Amino acid sequence: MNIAFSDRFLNMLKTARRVVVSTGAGVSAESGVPTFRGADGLWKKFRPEELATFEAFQANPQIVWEWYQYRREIIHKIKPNPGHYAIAQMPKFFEAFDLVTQNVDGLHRAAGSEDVIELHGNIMRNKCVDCGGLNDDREFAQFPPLCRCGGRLRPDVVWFGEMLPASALERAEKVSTSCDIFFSVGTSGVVQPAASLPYLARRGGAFVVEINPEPTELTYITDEHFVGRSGEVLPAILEKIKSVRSRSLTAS
Ligand code: BJW
Ligand code: ZN
Repeated sequence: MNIAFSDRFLNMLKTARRVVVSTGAGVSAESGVPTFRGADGLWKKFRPEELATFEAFQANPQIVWEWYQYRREIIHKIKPNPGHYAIAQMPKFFEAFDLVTQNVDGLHRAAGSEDVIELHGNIMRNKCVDCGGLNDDREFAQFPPLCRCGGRLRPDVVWFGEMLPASALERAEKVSTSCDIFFSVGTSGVVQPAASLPYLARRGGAFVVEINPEPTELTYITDEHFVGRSGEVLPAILEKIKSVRSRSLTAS
């Protein structure tokens, strides 16, 4: 992909010590995972309050489980795309690199990212609503499934109205506040508290970059908006990182 890189951006790439990449559903769109909002988004066909709240799960665990099993089937068949692979290569070029994701699909890890801050959990894991026990069973003796303790199992994801995993959120806020470049990739930036991370980064003095084919809530505070698909833009940025970082290493 032919992208025009501004001098300001190239200079940031060359000098940055701490980098944060924060991703949303758009980074997995080119792998075939549906996004939530927008024309073909999941929330066009399904009502979030009927599927992605604990109240919905209590009222109708069967329907909520069927929806998650349907999405697990999709995710089980697909693979990371060049955007995930480009991100997985980035840590070695910077003093500190942190990857934060709202995605529950596990594709960053599948692409080779070892340390992923998962803000909204992981769809492939189950959690007991009574004892909190975790497991990654995919076949169940009964459906909707029960834990060994007799409590109901649910997908280990964060629904509306629920707190995010405290340690993941704390870490995400800390690294965002202290980074030099913050990349917001493939998120509409409307779901809190993840949507606040780029604002924390900005307040901490970071250069904020957005990669998204569409403008979002965040666009007006960004220093650079790459209008395009992350599967094309991220590999191009990785190539730039390789060239400017190896040159600065040789020069020092
Ligand atoms: C591409 C592309 C390509 C396409 N390349 N890009 C008012 C103020 C503050 C907070 C609230 C408020 N009212 C309510 C709240 C709280 C609520 C919230 O934020 N609601 C807003 C919607 C208003 N938040 C919560 O409840 C959170 N918890 C919380 O706040 O706890 C504290 C608290 C508790 C109780 C009361 C008050 C406070 C929890 C949020 C949990 C979100 N859960 C979901 C479901 C996860 C499980 C599952 O997968 O089923 O998480 S919702 C869904 O949205 C999912 C996503 O992670 C999340 C974000 O979506 P994302 O990633 O941005 O996707 P899209 O589809 O929106 O955007 C995709 C983008 O990609 C688009 O921009 C495309 O253009 C782009 N794109 N192709 C690059 N190829
Ligand atoms: Zn249990």
